[in-house]
Amino acid sequence: MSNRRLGWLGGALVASGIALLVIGSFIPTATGYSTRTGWAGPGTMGGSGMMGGAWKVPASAPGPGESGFVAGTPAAPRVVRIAATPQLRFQPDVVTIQAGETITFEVTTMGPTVHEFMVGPAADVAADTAGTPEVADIGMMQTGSVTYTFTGAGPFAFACHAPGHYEAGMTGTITIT
Ligand SMILES: [Cu+2]
Repeated sequence: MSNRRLGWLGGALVASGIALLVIGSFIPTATGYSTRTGWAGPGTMGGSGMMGGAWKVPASAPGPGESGFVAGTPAAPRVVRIAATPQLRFQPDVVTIQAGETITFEVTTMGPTVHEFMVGPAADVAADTAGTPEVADIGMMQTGSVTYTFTGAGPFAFACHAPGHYEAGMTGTITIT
């Protein structure tokens, strides 16, 4: 066997070692993801949940009127979690805020359909006005977040402007207390 041949063999062995390392590193990553977010439990992708469209939405921080409510500020936004479903809906599709609050929306796409999340003045959200805060291209089981301060009386809204989704009714409203 020539030295050249030995060199090739060595390279192949190193490559397969790297491949194994890569495969190994994916397993704890995937586990860590589902533990951290709490989204990938059996109930989330379970038959009845998917067929019925009853997506399991993880708890948000308490809202106005709920026990433990703390108004969100720019320094410490309140977190609202929303599921974007393959039925082209947001769950929940009504979010109640206190006037002036800063909210971080964490939007997770359930299922294979990629979604966007835009939030702001209702007229801008309806018109898909450039510059309106949004997070785009949220793929399956990915979470995108956008933080928004609700200054003024509104009305405010949120929506998905992936092609055809807004027209199909993928919108939500902000209720101000
Ligand atoms: Cu969408």
